[in-house]
Amino acid sequence: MLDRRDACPTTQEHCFHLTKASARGFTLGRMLAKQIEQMVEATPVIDVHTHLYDRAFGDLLLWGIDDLLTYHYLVAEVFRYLEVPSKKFWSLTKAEQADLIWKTLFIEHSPVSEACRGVLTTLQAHGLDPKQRDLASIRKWFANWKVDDYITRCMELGRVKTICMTNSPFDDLERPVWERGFQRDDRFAAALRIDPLLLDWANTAPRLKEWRYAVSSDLSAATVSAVRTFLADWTKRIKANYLMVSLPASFTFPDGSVTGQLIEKAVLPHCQEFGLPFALMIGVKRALNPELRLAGDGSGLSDLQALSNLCAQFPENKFLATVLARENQHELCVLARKFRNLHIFGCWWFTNIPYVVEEMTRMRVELLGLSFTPQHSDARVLDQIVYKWPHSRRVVSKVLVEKYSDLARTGWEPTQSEIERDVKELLGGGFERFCQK
Ligand code: HDL
Ligand code: ZN
Repeated sequence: MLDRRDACPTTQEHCFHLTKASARGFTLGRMLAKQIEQMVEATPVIDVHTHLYDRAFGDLLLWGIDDLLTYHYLVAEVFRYLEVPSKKFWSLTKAEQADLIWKTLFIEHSPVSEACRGVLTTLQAHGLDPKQRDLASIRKWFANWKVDDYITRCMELGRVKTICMTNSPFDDLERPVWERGFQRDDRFAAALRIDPLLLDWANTAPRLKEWRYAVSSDLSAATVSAVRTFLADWTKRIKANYLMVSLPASFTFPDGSVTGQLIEKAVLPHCQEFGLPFALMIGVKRALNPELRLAGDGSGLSDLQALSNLCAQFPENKFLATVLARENQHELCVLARKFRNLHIFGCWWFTNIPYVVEEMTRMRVELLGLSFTPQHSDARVLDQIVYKWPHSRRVVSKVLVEKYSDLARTGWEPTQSEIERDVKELLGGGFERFCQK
């Protein structure tokens, strides 16, 4: 073994240089990390999928502490502690439900879940002091806000420049607002949501007929043409940026089903005609526990061969996709490597927890570089953009710092403008370009 004393005389010098270089390297590393964190923090984001609404939709836009506390993620969590029958919970008013959730999940137990933490992040961002644990004073603070001002405040705090809504002609409260027409708030983009058309044809065909679209129950050429007219009318009415459907884990394609035929004969030709992507969110198991109502949906492993077939068989169409099962995420990344007409986005629903967001973002950067959209909020309550975005930005930053540091170790030091370009790409730039007609 080489005796340390025999080491060549320059070792100390060499070590000195190494120490100096590593000190410089460390300083570089910290400077780089700071730059990236600030960039991710400061770059306004396009929130590509939410359940929020332009204020023209009135009470459809949920906001404020009681809506925050009765978010269906927290309803699912509070049921784990309740002994009362579910119908007792549902008989409570929204404020009573919020009181019960606050008491159970925040006071009687520490609010360590992601959905609970989110409420506290929001309160803190608004300058309220959650450790007062005083729901009554929090309610008083919210009561002073007007919705118009509050929208601006939440978008500023979350650094959100565009909110993409989920717009359904099949929603009896939403449809009349579009039919009446209203002055759009250009911060709110639209997406045409068509689940009932694709997943419940038997009950949807009669509604289309009622709305004077000449459809019959079979998928004749005339019916397909009438469905395309319906899609065209609503695409133009809402200025849809994309069409979207949430599909069960059991979704297969092609399979001769009504869903598959409507996708192939009506939806994809329509999307191609209008130059719009078709967004698929795959993996839900609706109403696993119906007693929980909206909170009762679960997650299932999907067969992504269906998505692969769609991308391969319709190369002229553009597909946006996100999947619900953590176990499907790696295959989704591989599919995105194979098909440039596929753009994957978001850590959807049960995967939107820091642990899985980090795993998914790391996997995506390592397999796709920057050609994906790491996150959407899926916010149902306006205030949620105030927490969902800081929580996600922190994780995206952490992964980017590591990846750029890996580059710096090869001698490739990214410039400030390159980092800025890349972060803008991830926070909506790439998505926007993918959606462009
Ligand atoms: O179908 C969807 O768009 C899902 O996001 C559901 O709305 C789900 O209930 C949800 O809110 N996930 O975050
Ligand atoms: Zn959603």
